[in-house]
Formats: sequence, structure tokens, C-alpha cells
Amino acid sequence: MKPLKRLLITGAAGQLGAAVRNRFGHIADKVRLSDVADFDAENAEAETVRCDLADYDAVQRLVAGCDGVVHLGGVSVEDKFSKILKANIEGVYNLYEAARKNGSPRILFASSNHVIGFHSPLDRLDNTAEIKPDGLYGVSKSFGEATAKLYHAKFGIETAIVRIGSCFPEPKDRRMLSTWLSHDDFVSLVVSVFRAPLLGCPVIYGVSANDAAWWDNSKVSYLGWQPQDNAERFRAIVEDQSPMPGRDDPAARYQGGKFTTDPIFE
Ligand code: NAI
Ligand code: 15L
Repeated sequence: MKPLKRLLITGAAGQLGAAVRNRFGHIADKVRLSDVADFDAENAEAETVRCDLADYDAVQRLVAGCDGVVHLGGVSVEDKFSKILKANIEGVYNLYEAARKNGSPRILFASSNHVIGFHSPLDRLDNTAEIKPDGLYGVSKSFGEATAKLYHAKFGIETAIVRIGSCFPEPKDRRMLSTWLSHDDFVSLVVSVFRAPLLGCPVIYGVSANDAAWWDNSKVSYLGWQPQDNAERFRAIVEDQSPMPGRDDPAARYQGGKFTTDPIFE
């Protein structure tokens, strides 16, 4: 694919957005950073646009002129359905409608491992694994994945559906020795996605090269993405700081860990 003219990053004020938002100047002439929350981009080169993803007209304006989108914006944990509905269901619909009407940019959709959270840690999953969401948040990410597939099949819009594991500076507990994605590996994934000559609409597991990983990306090897980090180097410190989960602990039973025991919030 040609270098991007303008890359939009939604959710730029969030934990992941803030860590990576100024690392894509080399793949796009312009970077547009957006969030519903205020933030200081700390980058005079970047455009910043405040936008609520639930606002159809505002999202149309946000996407206009962009030929790439890294879609990080939305509710990122289990929450009330009313909030998930606005940000993750209406927000995704608005984004794809804006993409359809504004030149069909290539999209990286930040899906989540909570789409498959009710699989056992003994399961080894590739990108054809059965969907087993572990909450309404996971259900909303399944909606996003299905919307991406629809707009690819019907309108040719390409999306990398990235089921992110746990993207933080370091793994925080034993489960993340399997699910951790380093910020550097996320950045290199974004670069691979926007440099690939042909993307299609694949599901990709957003996970570093962890010895203890549960997920298999062999079906997307054509992208040439090779994560470099491995949570194993944190094992000693993680095991020292977090207790071994008991047999009935959700972290021992399910890949989604404690998300599987979240209530339906009212
Ligand atoms: P975060 O919660 O820190 O950031 C999400 C951002 O989206 C926030 O800045 C928030 O203001 C913004 N946002 C929420 N509702 C919005 C709306 N209606 N309109 C516009 N912006 C809105 O989450 P984080 O960790 O940065 O994750 C980024 C994305 O990656 C999220 O979509 C999350 O679901 C996904 N993800 C992250 C993982 C991780 O380990 N960090 C794991 C799996 C998925
Ligand atoms: C997610 O989907 C969340 O956005 C993130 O905050 C983490 O909880 C992550 O999953 C995880 O499973 O560790």
C-alpha cells in the first residue's frame, strides 16, 4: 500500500492511544488524533479533533480526508449497556458509515480477547475460533468484528480486526504472561497493517511472542508481522508479586480471567 496521506487515531487520549499516538509520523504525511476527552497531543505536527463517536455527523467530518484509521476509541472494559451501546455499537456503525462515504480508508479495529474470553486457558485458538464473549463489552467487540466483515464483503473496506490481549507497559499478573502485547509490538503491527499491499479483513491476535501465549497467528503470516517481545522476561517478578490462582479462580478457568465474573451493570 502507498504511504498514507492522513492517519486517524481515535481514542488517542486513552491508555494505549497516549502511549503510541506520536509513533506513526513515518507511515503517514499527517496524523489526526481524536477523542471525546480533552488531551494535550504534545506534538505540534498532529491535528487534534474532539469528537464523540456516537455523533453520526461529527464522525463523518472526522473521517473525511483520512485514508487510514486506527480505531481505539470506545468503552474498554465491562460497563453499563447504555454506555457500551453509544460508544462501541453506535460508534462503530458511525465509523463504518463514515468510511463508506469518505473514500473507504483502511481500518485497524481494536477488538479484544474478551470476544473469546470463555475459552479455557488449555485451548489453543487460531483466528477461526468460536466466539465466546465474556461480557457485554466482549459482545460489543463481536459486533465491531461483524461490522468490519460486512463492510469488507459489501463495500471492499479493508480492516485488520485485532483481538488485543493485554497491551500495557508490562504484564501485571500471571494471566498476562500469556496475553501481554508490548507497545512496541503494537506499533509494529500497525505499521505492518498499513504497509501490506493487500490486507483483506483478517482476525489477528494482538499478542507478543510470549512463550505462554494461547493464540496462533499463522493464518495471517502473509502480513509479515513478527512481534519481538516476550512476557517471559517478567515471569520471576510477576510470580513474586501475584499469587498462584486457585483451581476455581476465573483466571485459572477462562482466558478472559476476571471479566468472566463481572456482573451485568445496571
Ligand atoms: P482506554 O479506556 O484507556 O481508552 C479508550 C479511549 O476511548 C478513552 O480515551 C476514551 O475517552 C475514548 N472514548 C470512549 N468513549 C468514546 C466516545 N463515545 N467517543 C470518543 N472517544 C471515546 O482504553 P485503552 O486501554 O487505551 O484501549 C484502547 C482500545 O483498545 C479500546 O477500544 C479497547 O477496547 C481496546 N483494547 C485494549 C486492550 C488493552 O490491553 N489496552 C485490550 C483489548 C482491547
Ligand atoms: C481489554 O479488552 C481491556 O481493554 C484492557 O483494559 C485489559 O483488561 C485487557 O482486555 C485484558 O484482558 O487484559
